[in-house]
Amino acid sequence: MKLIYSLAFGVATFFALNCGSGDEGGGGYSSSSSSKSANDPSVVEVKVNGHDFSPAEIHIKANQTVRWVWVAGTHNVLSGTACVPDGTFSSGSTASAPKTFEHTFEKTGSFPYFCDPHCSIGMTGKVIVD
Ligand SMILES: [Cu+2]
Repeated sequence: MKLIYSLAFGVATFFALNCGSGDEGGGGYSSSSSSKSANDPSVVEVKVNGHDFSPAEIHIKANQTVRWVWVAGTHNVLSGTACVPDGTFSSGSTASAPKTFEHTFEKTGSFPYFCDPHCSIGMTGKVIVD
């Protein structure tokens, strides 16, 4: 009986060691695909959250597109400062998720914008085209 137990233990240890080295090899694969995405690099996303834009300020290059993606709440995106729209871009009347709005910035400059119903509580953002 003792011989059988020690044989079984030896076999189990052998497989356990093999599995261990296999896991280490597999671990190398997971780190390679984490940071890069398949998204179009010319489109930059801004999340339209409960009461803010995230990120609130972004830098892009001329001819890049900003895509606002509604996550939560009812909002819109209007260009302008001090809660006064300037008509450069507008997502129209307020809407809830799922909704997206895109605008391509062809000229360099600073383009502040806001959410009409939440501007007074600081739901503002800025696109800086370098
Ligand atoms: Cu809002």
